[in-house]
Amino acid sequence: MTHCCHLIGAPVQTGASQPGCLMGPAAFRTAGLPETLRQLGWDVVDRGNVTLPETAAIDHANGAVHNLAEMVGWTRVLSQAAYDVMTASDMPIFMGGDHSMAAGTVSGVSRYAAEQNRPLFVLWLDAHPDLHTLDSTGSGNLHGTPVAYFTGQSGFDMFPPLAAPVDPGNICMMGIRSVDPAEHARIKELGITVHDMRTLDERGVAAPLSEFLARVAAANGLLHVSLDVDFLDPAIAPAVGTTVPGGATFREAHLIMEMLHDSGLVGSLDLVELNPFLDERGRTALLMTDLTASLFGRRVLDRMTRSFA
Ligand code: 6HN
Ligand code: MN
Ligand code: MN
Ligand code: MN
Repeated sequence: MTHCCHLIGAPVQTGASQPGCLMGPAAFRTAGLPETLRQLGWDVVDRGNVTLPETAAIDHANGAVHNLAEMVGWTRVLSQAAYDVMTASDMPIFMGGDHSMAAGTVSGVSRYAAEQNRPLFVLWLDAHPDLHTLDSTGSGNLHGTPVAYFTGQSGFDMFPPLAAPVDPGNICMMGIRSVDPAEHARIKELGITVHDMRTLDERGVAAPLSEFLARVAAANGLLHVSLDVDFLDPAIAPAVGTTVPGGATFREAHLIMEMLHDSGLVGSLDLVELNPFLDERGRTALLMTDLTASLFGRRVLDRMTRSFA
């Protein structure tokens, strides 16, 4: 049976520190994401881009916070779009867009999972935990806040109410290497599993990921993957506004995607923080597309066969 993948563009850039992520969905299409998945045997339906309705500014006591109304609006429309597409698609891809969009995608997917009576698990591949509340963010860049929203932390009253907050115990973060003090405290308090770069240096990616996937499988869970470009080392993925040295290598990232494919547990994927304005001849967009191909079943041996054909 052919499997079906829906693509949804989320041209969100109001959560980032600089413009450009608006062009992310177009860059994924230009990099050939739809054709790449079709070549792997998937039926691909591109639903186009979600649009933001009119918003009226919302003030916040934390004066650093900006573009709050935009994030609230995007969360509303993306949560509904994510919920809708989950009922139609085997594995939808949300093409961002900065990471503030995950407030919408993850909350919509978690509503769907709850209706299926399956616990939602989240694999967060990022240099950052994105765990600020509106009160604790120092930069006011709201792409630093989605995990606090979708786990149901306080202070998000102006946002859509969560149908099903994500259990922090079901979140696994990998690649983390830039954590603000308030986020550090919250990681401990909430009991989120964090495999920072030091852990990946020492243990590799396979053992920590296998442990997490075994937990997802044992719980009959549904797994959402949120892949931030800055998870990758800036030397191979320059097109992101928040580069942090010492990120995942090409093979570490591909191995994660290959293992995720083999697990059969992934139900949805965010591709976030691609800023094509900062790219070098499309290399980051192409790498993110290749990583997605590994998650959707491309194998090293297929690549060898093709290059020798
Ligand atoms: N991202 N912790 C920093 C801040 O501004 O709050 C960085 C956030 C990065 C956001 O990676 O999606
Ligand atoms: Mn992020
Ligand atoms: Mn990041
Ligand atoms: Mn910060």
